[in-house]
Amino acid sequence: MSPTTIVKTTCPYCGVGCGISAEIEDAAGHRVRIAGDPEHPANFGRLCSKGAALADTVSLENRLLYPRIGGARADWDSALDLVAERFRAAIAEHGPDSVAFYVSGQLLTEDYYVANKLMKGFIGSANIDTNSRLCMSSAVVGYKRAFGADAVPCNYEDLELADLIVLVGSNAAWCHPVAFQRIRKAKERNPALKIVVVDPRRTASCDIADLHLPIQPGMDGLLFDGLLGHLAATGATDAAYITAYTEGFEAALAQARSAAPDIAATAANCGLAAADVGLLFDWFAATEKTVTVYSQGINQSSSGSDKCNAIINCHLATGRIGRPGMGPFSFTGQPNAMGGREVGGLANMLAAHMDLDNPAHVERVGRFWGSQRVADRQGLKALELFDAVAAGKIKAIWIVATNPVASMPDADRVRQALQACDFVVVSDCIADTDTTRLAHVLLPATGWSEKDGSVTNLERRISRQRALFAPSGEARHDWWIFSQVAQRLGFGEAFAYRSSAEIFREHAALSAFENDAGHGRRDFDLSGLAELSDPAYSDLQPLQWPVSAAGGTARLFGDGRFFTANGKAHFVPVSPRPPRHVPDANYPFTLNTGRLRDQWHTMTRTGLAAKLNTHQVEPCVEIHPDDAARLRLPAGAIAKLTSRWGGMLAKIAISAEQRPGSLFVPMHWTGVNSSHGRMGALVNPVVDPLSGQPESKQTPVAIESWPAGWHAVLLSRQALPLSDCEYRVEMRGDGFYRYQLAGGHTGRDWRVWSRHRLAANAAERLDRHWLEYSDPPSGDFRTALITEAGLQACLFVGAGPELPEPGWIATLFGKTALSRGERLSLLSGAPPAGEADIGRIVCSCFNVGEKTIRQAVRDRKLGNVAEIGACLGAGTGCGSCLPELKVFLAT
Ligand SMILES: Nc1nc2c(c(=O)[nH]1)N[C@H]1C(S)=C(S)[C@@H](COP(=O)(O)OP(=O)(O)OC[C@H]3O[C@@H](n4cnc5c(=O)[nH]c(N)nc54)[C@H](O)[C@@H]3O)O[C@H]1N2
Ligand SMILES: Nc1nc2c(c(=O)[nH]1)N[C@H]1C(S)=C(S)[C@@H](COP(=O)(O)OP(=O)(O)OC[C@H]3O[C@@H](n4cnc5c(=O)[nH]c(N)nc54)[C@H](O)[C@@H]3O)O[C@H]1N2
Ligand code: SF4
Ligand SMILES: [Mo]
Repeated sequence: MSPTTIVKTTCPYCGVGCGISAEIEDAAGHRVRIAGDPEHPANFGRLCSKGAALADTVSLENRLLYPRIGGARADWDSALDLVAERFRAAIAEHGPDSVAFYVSGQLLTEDYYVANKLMKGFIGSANIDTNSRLCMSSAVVGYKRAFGADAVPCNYEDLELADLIVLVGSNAAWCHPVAFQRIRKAKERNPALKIVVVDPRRTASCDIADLHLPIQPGMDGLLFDGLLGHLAATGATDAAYITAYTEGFEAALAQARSAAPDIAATAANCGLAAADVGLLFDWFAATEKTVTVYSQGINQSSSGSDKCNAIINCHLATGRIGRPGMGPFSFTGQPNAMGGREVGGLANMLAAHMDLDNPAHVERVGRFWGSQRVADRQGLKALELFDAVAAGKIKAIWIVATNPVASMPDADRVRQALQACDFVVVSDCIADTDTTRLAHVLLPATGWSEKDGSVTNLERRISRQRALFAPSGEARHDWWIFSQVAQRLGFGEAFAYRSSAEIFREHAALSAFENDAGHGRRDFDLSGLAELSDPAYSDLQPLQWPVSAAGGTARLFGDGRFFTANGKAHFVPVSPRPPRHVPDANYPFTLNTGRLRDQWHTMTRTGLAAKLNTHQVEPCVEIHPDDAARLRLPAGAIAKLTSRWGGMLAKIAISAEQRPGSLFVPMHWTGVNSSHGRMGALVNPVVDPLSGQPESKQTPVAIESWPAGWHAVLLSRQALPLSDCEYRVEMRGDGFYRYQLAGGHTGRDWRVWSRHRLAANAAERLDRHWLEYSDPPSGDFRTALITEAGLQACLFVGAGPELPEPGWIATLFGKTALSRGERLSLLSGAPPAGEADIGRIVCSCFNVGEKTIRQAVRDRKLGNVAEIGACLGAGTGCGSCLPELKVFLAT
């Protein structure tokens, strides 16, 4: 036996950027044991459910292993030649702006740097945009307008040192779980720490909140204008700071006062209780150590940039920036959203925090890259870019590490645009996605566990992602793929990279290039890393930029000096605007979209981990009980949601945590794993005029019940097409696939249907393999296919949505033979006496189900989450199920 190898790497999911210690058990078999890295300063050993399940996602299932041209396997040379040829031809005939890249905050910095250099530096167009447009482009505008640089001043320690944390439009409990656990622990240590959540929904983050403001969707700009006025009125502003380090205060204050004159008006316009607003304002005024955390509830808005500045204004007015325990803290989402900003991956940036519309910057980057062709004007932002594709102006597009057919607003239109495009290239590590389905050329990229490079987390901390395994099949690193195409386009010398270390050094050197008082200082500076040797790069320890020879930097702007022309921070006057489209008689609800605890975006990776798929098995639309009662929408039935742009189907989940008039759907389901769950189709393609970020949180929609004649749940060892079921959702289980099904028409002969659909061959169709229960008057039909190899499939059909939760049945797929008792019980859905049914999994770290927890709470009289933890382990891992455990204690 060879000694086990432990590799330190970084989680590929959220912007928290947790360090991982990966113990490789079998490199060829992709077997690895994942644990949090106790030394990594982002997480000190903690991981959330998604990070902890990474070992289950590195199999070859669904991997794209070879290049494909027109769906057929091709070799790399043919694929790369074709890509280069088609891009060259489009550029020659229609100019550089006729081609585009659409890339991703999930690329490593090295991949991203090369993509940006190729498009902006050598093709000579700025038509490279990224999914970060949908994510934090408004936060960038906010910081740049206020500080003259896209620089996050705070760090995680500030969350622990604060006495007040205001979470605005952030569900950190689910979306940045390890940072949230740090806040939870800080509150346990410092009971004086107050937490306020501003969110139309009562989310899991409210679990530790002292105050929740269920704001009317889209009204946060007004709330923070009201706060600015209140700070001034109560003498809480810091006049000395304002005079010494800022400009524009009077104008911002005047604007804020006219928009939100007092607490009563602010509360009324935000749909909040005046007493609650007063409490927030008083706490904010009185608490020096205040951090305001904001995320997509702020950014994804047609006035997102202004909302960011309304928040920053309040921190500037109180001088609460750059010191321990305080600051305006934008929580970025993707693992390398920050790295993408560093390399200039957005269509309106150049590289290393330099600007396309600054001729000195363009000239400087041109000299550094050795190119005369550097783009000198902004390119198309994501929505404009797909509009240009639809209009036939983009002749060739290359999509890398993002799935726009699912995640863009007005997603049906994005699909049509790509269908009509002359040439679509997609690089992904997964074979079948909504977007790969439309590719002329598919390029297999290495994924997490095979890639080697760096990422920057949401507190500016650069960490290494290291390879655990060799690349699978013929997958290649994204930087290599871009470089190969660059070489074929004739730019060989500038793209002769042999390793990610070389690219990182060049990136660091560019950040340091003419970055001094003489040329003008830039915030993004990695001068201390520009000469990193290969071994030093290999061993690079996490550190925060700017990085000088002396090391990294924990906080920015503590000295009151900013990157604007005169060095002062700028207040921005904010006139609050409601969402562009507001509900009306035809579309009376506001559709809110966002994330679930255990899934990552379009599920291409988290969907492979069975234990992450049990928390929620299908797309649900959450609706307030009053709205559901008024519209007679029963829980568990299927609803049809429609907007002016498209529609979807989702199961109705009635929840008092919703704000009346608001609906919430998760963003995770796609056309690959569901028939009608791809929510992007509904979302309005409205953007912020400054950042181009779409308003993905507020789309007017209508909801009605979808008349289902039958509902079914089906578990099968084999994946099944089932295209004759109008409503269909597929999830991966442990040894089986789970299908939630429904259809309009009754009268199907389920016996005949099941024998044809569930059996793999004629032998399996024989009567002796089938258990069956049929009750025609009620519409109930149940069947199970059991062969010599054990349970193969089982189907439960009913007229209504009430069907057994197949928690116990799922465990039977792990057995090769069933006992008589199990066979007798199977179609009842409940285990034989004496066998446990754990129910829906609540704690994915320790696989503890709802039924187990409820029973233990009842039988052992458990009174708090600590007792549940001590008894069952639940909640003692990543902690993200703690809010749910509290619900079981209360009900
Ligand atoms: N589990 C999980 N974690 C993730 C991801 C994932 O896919 N899954 N993705 C990562 C990425 S890329 C990102 S960008 C982050 C996103 O992290 P978050 O921004 O925290 O997540 P979201 O669920 O998109 O939205 C946050 C909240 O905004 C609220 N909201 C909606 N409208 C308004 C409004 O008008 N005002 C206010 N104040 N709030 C509003 C929503 O109700 C929601 O609870 O998560 C990251 N982490
Ligand atoms: N309505 C609505 N829409 C939204 C949002 C919302 O809250 N509401 N959120 C928006 C936000 S914040 C974001 S960040 C986006 C996310 O949306 P997307 O970026 O579209 O979603 P992902 O599923 O993360 O897509 C990443 C793709 O890259 C592949 N991939 C993973 N690693 C690699 C790699 O190393 N190389 C390559 N080449 N491919 C790789 C994955 O298999 C997957 O197909 O969605 C946005 N859309
Ligand atoms: S909080 Fe979870 S998803 Fe985010 S980096 Fe850490 S382990 Fe990964
Ligand atoms: Mo994001």
